[in-house]
Amino acid sequence: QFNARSCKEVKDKYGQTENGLYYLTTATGVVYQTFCDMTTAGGGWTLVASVHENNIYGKCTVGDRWTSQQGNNANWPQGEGNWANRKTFGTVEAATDDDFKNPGYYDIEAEDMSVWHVPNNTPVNHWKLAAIMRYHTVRHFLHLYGGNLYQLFHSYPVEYNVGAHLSDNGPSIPIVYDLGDKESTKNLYGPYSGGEIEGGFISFRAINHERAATAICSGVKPKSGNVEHYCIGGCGFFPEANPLQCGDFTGFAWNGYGAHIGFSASKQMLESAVLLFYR
Ligand code: KO2
Ligand code: CA
Ligand code: CA
Repeated sequence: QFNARSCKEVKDKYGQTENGLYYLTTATGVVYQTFCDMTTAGGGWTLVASVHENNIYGKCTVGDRWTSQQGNNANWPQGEGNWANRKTFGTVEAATDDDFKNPGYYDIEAEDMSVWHVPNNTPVNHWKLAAIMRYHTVRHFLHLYGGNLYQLFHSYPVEYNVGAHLSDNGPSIPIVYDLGDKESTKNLYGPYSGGEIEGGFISFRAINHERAATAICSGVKPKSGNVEHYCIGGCGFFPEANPLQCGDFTGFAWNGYGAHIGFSASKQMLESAVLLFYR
């Protein structure tokens, strides 16, 4: 085994070039296993989390670790709070079968992010080929936000009623596509969503018309406030149509399951986990 804190270190210090599972060690000595993407754009990408929707009809019930597993509740404005705490859950091999969060999420000091949307229940060795969208950032934006999402979401809390749509949103960062493009990104979301997003970005802490905060808008930048149809994860309370917009994939099935009409995302999008990497 290697004494490395990130996949970048495994690659740079130990010359490993194979995609697959590696052990990493945190600053405090916690050892954990995760997936390293050693090939995309120079490699060295550490998988730190996945956002998985186990039941879009659940509405902030069991499995909604990136929002609330205890209902849609204005008295619990941050919900689970997992975007900004040190709780970990899941296992690397089940990162497309359930939510995943490892210590790298808060331990690694990174510069960029890479994101893969991988169909649910895909085995690790097929993730890259099976993905429906892959992209990464290049401008070292995490330097400005503390080096990882744990720090970024401390600056931009994922909390109900922290601010107003658009004016109080967190950053939108340009992306480079490894699979897909701006148009194919838009097509993964519903046609009405298409009217209020711009492809080619990853956005953080987007707020909706009713002051509910979501965590990540993958592949897009919101231009309006119905972010609950194209942004994932979020706070513990979504006022509109209570509780229909609460859950890890928020209101992705607003106009029917995988219907791809109105504000409903495509079935492909609804049934793919969102894998988050740092480098
Ligand atoms: C709809 O019919 C509706 O949904 C809107 C939501 C979408 O997030 O805010 C409004 O509630 C609107 O009143 C209406 O209910 O409009 C543009 C069409 C969608 O689903
Ligand atoms: Ca989940
Ligand atoms: Ca709305």
